[in-house]
Amino acid sequence: MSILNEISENLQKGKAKIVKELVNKAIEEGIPAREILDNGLLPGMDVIGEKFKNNEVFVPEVLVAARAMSVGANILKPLLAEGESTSAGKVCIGTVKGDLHDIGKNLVKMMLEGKGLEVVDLGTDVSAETFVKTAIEQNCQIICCSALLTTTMPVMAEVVKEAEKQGVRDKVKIMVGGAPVTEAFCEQIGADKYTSDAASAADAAVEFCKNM
Ligand code: B1M
Repeated sequence: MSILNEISENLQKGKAKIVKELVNKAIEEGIPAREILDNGLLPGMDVIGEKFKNNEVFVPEVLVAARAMSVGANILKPLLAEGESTSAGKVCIGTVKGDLHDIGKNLVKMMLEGKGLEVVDLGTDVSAETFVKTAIEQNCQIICCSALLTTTMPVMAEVVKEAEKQGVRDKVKIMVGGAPVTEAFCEQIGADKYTSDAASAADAAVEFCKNM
């Protein structure tokens, strides 16, 4: 098995320590950072994302795989920043104001990073103003809002309105998700995209970035 396949396999098993060793070994062998990312780490995360979508693996497996992914990606980060690679796009993400649930949001973040997107994580309890201000100041193409409480979903509508108020609605896509959020709600508030799971959110974000 090639070292890149080994990285992918061990990432899927969540073996962060082995992934770290293999990524370092691949660098020593002269494999370019972008290749290690594209043909080692990302395919591993893609497999996990698909399995998660199909209920073949669950939150704990995704979390350990994602941890292995970030260990590997962190080693590559400085090398990728040297001009070997450019980010596929930039996203800011947070759980909306009044809402402290962050497990789903963190999964979405990990999947976005797994797809090579740069992510500004605003954490939880994030106001509409903060989402939009961050998107403007940090040149994010996409704002990702997560909500787990029916009482906090209306903040997503505030994000759309705030983007209009600040005159950036045509420059930034707004994606929404979280257990109580639906396609119909997304349409009702004028957001751009609802996805039911983290892997689909990452796929949709990549598509948006390609077309912006
Ligand atoms: Co809370 N809680 N909770 N809770 N909690 C729920 C959400 C609830 C449904 C439980 C219940 O009553 N059955 C209920 C909400 C009811 C409602 O609004 N209708 C509830 C409540 C009421 C509360 C409190 C008010 C309880 C209280 O204090 N009386 C309180 C609120 C605190 C606050 O936020 N202000 C509260 C607190 C907590 C804990 C702190 C204990 C803990 C959160 C810990 C944490 O997040 N760090 C917690 C938990 C764990 C849950 C449950 C059990 C699990 C949520 C979770 O993490 N699921 C939840 C019940 C349940 O959902 N079964 C519940 C796993 C996670 C991976 O799924 O976040 O849905 P999820 O993310 C998915 C998708 O939705 C999607 O991708 C993820 C993976 O595929 N997704 C996106 C998420 N964001 C997305 C964004 C996207 C796209 C997809 O695009 C941008």
